Amino acid sequence: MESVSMISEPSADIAKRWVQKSELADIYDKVMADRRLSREDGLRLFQSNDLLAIGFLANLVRERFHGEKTYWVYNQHINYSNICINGCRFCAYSRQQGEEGGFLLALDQVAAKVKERLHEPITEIHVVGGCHPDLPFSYYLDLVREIKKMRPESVIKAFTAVEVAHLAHNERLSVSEVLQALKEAGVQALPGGGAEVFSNRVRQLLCPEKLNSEGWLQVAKEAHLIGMRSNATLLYGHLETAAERVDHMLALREAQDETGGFITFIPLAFQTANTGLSGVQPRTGFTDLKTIAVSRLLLDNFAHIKAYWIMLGAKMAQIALHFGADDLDGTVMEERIGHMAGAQSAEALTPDELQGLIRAAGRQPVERDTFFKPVVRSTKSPSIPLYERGKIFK
Ligand code: V47
Ligand code: SF4
Repeated sequence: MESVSMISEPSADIAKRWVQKSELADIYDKVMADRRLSREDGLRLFQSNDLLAIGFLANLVRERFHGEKTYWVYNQHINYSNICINGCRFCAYSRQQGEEGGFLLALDQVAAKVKERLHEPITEIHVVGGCHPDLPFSYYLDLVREIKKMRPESVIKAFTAVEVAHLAHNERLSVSEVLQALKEAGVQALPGGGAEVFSNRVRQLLCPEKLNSEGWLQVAKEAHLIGMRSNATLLYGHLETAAERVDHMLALREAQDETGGFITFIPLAFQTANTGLSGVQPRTGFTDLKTIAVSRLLLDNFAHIKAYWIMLGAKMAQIALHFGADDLDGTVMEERIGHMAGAQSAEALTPDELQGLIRAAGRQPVERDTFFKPVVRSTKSPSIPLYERGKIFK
């Protein structure tokens, strides 16, 4: 009986035969030949409900890049302000100036947040805020210098392309002058936020005031030109179509062909609560896994795909490690953007918890820095404190 003999067959062989007989057989052939997938292929992958076949294909590419290695980073997030002129409809985090709930951290408050964790071996400080109407450039530069002084060994990954363009506009400087000054102050990489979906249709509906897609890509490319690297995101699970997701990925692929400066791609799962989109159909697990898998397949020139556990939840992020993702992001410590929009995940995971998730998925955890260089800890490194346990599977 065929079913009996199949049981003893290695599961990868069974999956391979399954995909070869499926509607995605020609895409399998392309993946095996390491050929670039087309827009049409991306659309067909999103249309297909053969999730395991899609995951199998994405996993082939993921393992070709990284084998079992799965990355995590010991990082700290600092949100310096939520005051923002843009008023994006999907954002529960921002406030207008003067509105209740708005905040702006003074530099000594930022310093206190860094100081609180100086005993921890943090390798990356991730800093983002809103587009504040009148915060002077000196605030941003002093903030970066202060963090650098306190944590000279950590990488500062700060300010999205949207914040950079906003600063340039407010200060009547060019984008490249702003980037150069930030770099001199100590910024080594830009986070990937603000890309949302490049579709003009969606941007008109959700964030018409925000830097447009050409502007976002231009800032990223200019950063790459002066030797700064950056990340790229896609906010999905709201009003966008599958075709708009595919086009977003292809625009990033084209930009990466030009500069090679993107470090990682991060599909950001939309959280609906307290936003102007509370009524939209909540995302499904299928959408999460397909979006990660399709991005792994289309973005053949991106080394890394991040399953950002804050937005996905730890369990879905763990499963994504077999659907194309090779990175979970990090410890984070304090997160506002997703949690103000109802994210159900914890706000921090310990290194033990992150590594436990990775091992339980049958993968090999590797601590990395911002640029995915493995972190080698000497025995003299400060010990990693144990946090309150039991917060992972909330
Ligand atoms: O730009 C806003 C998104 C981004 C919501 O580069 C929302 O390593 C979900 O970009 N639901 C900021 N997402 C976060 C970000 C990020 C996070 C972690 C790592 C990195 C990196 C970058 O969050 C914003 C926006 O696209 N966002 N509102 C929401 N309701
Ligand atoms: Fe402002 Fe960013 Fe929120 Fe848009 S997503 S309102 S730019 S903080």
